Parts: sequence; structure tokens; C-alpha cells
Amino acid sequence: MTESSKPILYSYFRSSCSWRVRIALALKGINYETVPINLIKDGGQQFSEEFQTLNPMKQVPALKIDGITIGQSLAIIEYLEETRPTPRLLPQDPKKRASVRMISDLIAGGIQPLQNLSVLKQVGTENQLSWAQNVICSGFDALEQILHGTAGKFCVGDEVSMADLCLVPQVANADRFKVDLNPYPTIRRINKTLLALEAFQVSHPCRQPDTPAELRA
Ligand SMILES: N[C@@H](CCC(=O)N[C@@H](CS)C(=O)NCC(=O)O)C(=O)O
Repeated sequence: MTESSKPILYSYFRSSCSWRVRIALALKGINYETVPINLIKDGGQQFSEEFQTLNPMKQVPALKIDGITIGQSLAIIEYLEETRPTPRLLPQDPKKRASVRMISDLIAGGIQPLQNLSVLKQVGTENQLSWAQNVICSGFDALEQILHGTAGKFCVGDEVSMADLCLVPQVANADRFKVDLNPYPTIRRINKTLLALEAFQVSHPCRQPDTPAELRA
């Protein structure tokens, strides 16, 4: 692959949705270039005209690959899965595949959007922490129960799947909002196991090209 045809990931180091995609790219061994979109600086670079032409939702991530630009992290991961199928991120078995999609949607549709920056701005500074804690806890209450039926070593059985790519960044959000994770032993166990894997480490927010020096590790 020539330098110019390398996929480009528009990403923000702290964005949990960008992290999902970074893990997928790392697991599948796809070499890519990062273009940082700072969600805070200049009033939010996601609102620039240039970025809006790439993703009209004004959100990261967006991935330029194979001549197209894709927004929405789960759509990106599914595209990578269909075009670069190894290692598999969606199980072959339809029932397990449904569980992976259920958990991914629970996080990507039922938790993260409710604690996203744009919603927190509407909620107001003094209510942000309790708002975010409530939405994460209500999602994690459901997720912990679901995992009792689906989990092995990871969210669904013993293979890393798209559900795990959603779990780890959401747990990091929970940490940021000081959520007490003690009621969620299965979530904690799986998160710890996943964080030991190289793909989750290289894609970690503390190791991105746009990570500020004081947050690097
Ligand atoms: N459903 C989208 C959500 C993307 C999203 O919420 N991105 C956040 C960062 S994790 C964002 O860009 N927020 C900017 C803003 O709220 O202004 C996805 O999965 O990609």
C-alpha cells in the first residue's frame, strides 16, 4: 500500500468511539495515519467546515479507506470486518453474533450518546457528573446482567469481539466520571483482561499522537 492510500483515521485521543476503531485497526494489523480532531480547541474542530464535509454529524471517528469515508464507529468496524476478516471480530455463530451486536448497541446506542460532550453541554456544568454517572450506571446494571449469560473470558465467549471494543472505552469513560465499579465484577474482570492485550494498549488514549504530554503514559 502506498503512503497516500493509507487509511486516515480522524480521531480524538480521549474519544471512546475513536478508541473502538483504533482497537479494531490494531487487532487487524491495519497501518493507518491519524488526523487529530480536537473536540475542545477552537470551540471544537469537529464543527469546522472542512470536517463537516467528511462527517456531517460533526463527530469523531471518521475513517477514510478504500476511496470512501465512513462515520459511525460500529459501521466502520463492520466494514473492516467485511473487507479484512481476520482476526474475526464477529463470531460465526448467529446467536453469538447477535449477542455481540446487542452488547455493542447497548453501549454505542444506550450509554455513550447520553454522556457525550454535546449532551453534557445541554445538561449544564453542575449536573454533568451526576447525569453521566446515572446513565452509565443504568447501562452497566443491564450489561452486567447480560454478561452473566454471554461472557467467557471476554464479553461473548472466549474470543475478542466488537463488544469488547465497545466495553473497554466505556469503562474508561466510567472512570473519568468517577463511577463506582464495585457493583460490576464481570465488567471489571473482562476490562482488566482486555487491557492486558497489546491492541488495547497501543490504541489507548494515553498513547495517541494528540495525547497531551501531561496525560501520556
Ligand atoms: N455513534 C457515533 C458517536 C460518535 C460520538 O459521539 N463521538 C464523540 C466523541 S466519542 C464526538 O465526536 N463528540 C463531539 C461532540 O459532542 O461535539 C459513533 O459510534 O461513532
